[in-house]
Amino acid sequence: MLLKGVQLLRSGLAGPPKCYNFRLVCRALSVQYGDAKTLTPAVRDYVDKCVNLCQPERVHICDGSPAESKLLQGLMLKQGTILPLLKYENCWLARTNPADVARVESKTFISTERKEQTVPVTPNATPGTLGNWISETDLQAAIAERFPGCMKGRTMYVIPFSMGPVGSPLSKIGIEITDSPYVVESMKIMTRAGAPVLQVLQQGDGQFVKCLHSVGTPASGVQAQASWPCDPERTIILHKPAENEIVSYGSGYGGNSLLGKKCFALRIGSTIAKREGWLAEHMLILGITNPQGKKIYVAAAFPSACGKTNLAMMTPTLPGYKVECVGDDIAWMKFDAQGVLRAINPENGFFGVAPGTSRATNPIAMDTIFRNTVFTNVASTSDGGVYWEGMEEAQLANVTVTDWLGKLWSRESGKPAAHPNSRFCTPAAQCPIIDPAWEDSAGVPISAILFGGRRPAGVPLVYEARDWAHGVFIGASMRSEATAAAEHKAKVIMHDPFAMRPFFGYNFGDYLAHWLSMEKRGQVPKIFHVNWFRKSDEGKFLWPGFGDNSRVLDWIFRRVQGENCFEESPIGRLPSQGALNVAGLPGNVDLKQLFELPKEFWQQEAKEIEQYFDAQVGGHLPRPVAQQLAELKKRVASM
Ligand code: OXD
Ligand code: MN
Repeated sequence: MLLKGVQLLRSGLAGPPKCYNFRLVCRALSVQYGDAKTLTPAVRDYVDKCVNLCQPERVHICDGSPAESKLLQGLMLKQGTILPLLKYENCWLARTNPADVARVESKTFISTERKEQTVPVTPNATPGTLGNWISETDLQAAIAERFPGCMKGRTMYVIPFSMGPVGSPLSKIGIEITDSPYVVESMKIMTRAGAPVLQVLQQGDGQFVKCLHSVGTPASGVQAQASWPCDPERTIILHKPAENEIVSYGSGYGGNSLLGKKCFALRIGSTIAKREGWLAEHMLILGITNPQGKKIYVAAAFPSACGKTNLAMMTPTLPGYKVECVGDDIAWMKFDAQGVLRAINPENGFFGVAPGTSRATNPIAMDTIFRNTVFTNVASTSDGGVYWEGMEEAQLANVTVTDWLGKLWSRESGKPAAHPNSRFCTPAAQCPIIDPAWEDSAGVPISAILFGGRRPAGVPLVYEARDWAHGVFIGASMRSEATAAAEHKAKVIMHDPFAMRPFFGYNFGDYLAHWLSMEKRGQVPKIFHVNWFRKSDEGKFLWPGFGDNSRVLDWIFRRVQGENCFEESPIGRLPSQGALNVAGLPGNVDLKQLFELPKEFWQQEAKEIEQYFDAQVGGHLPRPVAQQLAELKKRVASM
């Protein structure tokens, strides 16, 4: 138990704990909301330990009800954490502390007994980029430096939540303890949270992932009354897979604090998936129906802010096609008894990047987000609306704009109105094209997996892996321009294998071996690589993207059905001449440039991949993946 050592440390640091036993805690602390009797003994024990460590003034056990939301919204309004957006129904704007705007990968750690259980240990990696390991001793010290008394004078919220439909055999339960009402309200959108989850815990095996979060601002501190309490200098996010446990301190935003998302569904999730023989991936899931009425499901992994939400909610331009959305960020995939790979979206909402979202780029998202939504770090308009870069200008007629920092904004300032990582947090059920099977507890059958990224040069619009091992190699070799979702500077082409680089819960070499082993477990889907972002020499996008990506999905669909519409190339299978349906595409799309494979580019690409594997994965690289690289180099040499 991750917190055990801390209690011992704490008693040395800060005197005896206020109370030790949860029943005593209840008496002394007042459970101001909810009923402690609804908690299982194991949950009570966990809450007890957290109370003992963080010393809150009161405990609130979340039931997930609308009445509870009203209560918390009232509290947040009073503190200035949220403002109502009167133009819409039940929508709110939060502005974070400007130092707390994105995931902090450099402060995110995984603790295992041995370092190589978390990250590849190689002689050349300086520094490693596939995650951060922390020893048990350092983890305990980090907790002991931050958590004792961190909730003094404040309310501790206990959020029971389910990743996946409540009670589904593919779902998993978590308990998030937090001192942030913003986190509670966001978790109620992003997960299935509240009393029904406690009932499942009572009736089921009682297992849950422990998620402790604090913004780190006890009532006596200077930050306590801040509209966005946080402790950015001391932010740290810790995972202990062996104990199914997460501890996060200092940040109140996004993946740092909504612990069901990246911390649980991906980092801890991928370690559970490895143990249990399935996959927890950074992937959207969509259903696509062709003009003949046949439907398949596709999962797609793109790095953060590369258009996953846009693809998941696409409005196809190709006549007769229909896309429906199962999820926009995370897929849990497992073979069923018949050997079919089935996926669920473990989330219940969309935490989408706002800038760039508009009627033109994603009308479905625009029809989803203006009810029951928490917006964070977008700009607001004087008529009670929101605004961000890329949104229709009509929004701005006759209004003044306040930027994400709360200052009056004008375009002439040259500054962005919304933060590039500003978000909408909105219920998935509101999406007009939510798939009818999105909550099917059996999951949806996956026929194809797409990998992709922002590649301005050299990488064609689409190509297909020759087989499963080649597909795993393509996933391992993924690269993309960096985005604003984390603390990186944009425009650098970064390696982001499987779009999981910030989210691996264990050694990437072992992850690759796990992926390779899936072939023995069931019928594996076809794998493709897509790139909507190739540019001409003049710097213009060569492909219109958005709804026209349905043309690429059409080719993928036909390949899944076994149509012989491909030709071999040194990097994989390309659409054969005339196989990509471009009928009715506006303007001239230069297919020659879109599919060109410059030899020097691919020689360089293979070299970069080799250097990356050598430096970052070293001896942990499975032989079949090394073999794929050797074969690619050979094929490229004879181009
Ligand atoms: C996200 C991310 O928030 O990938 O989904 O950063
Ligand atoms: Mn994501």
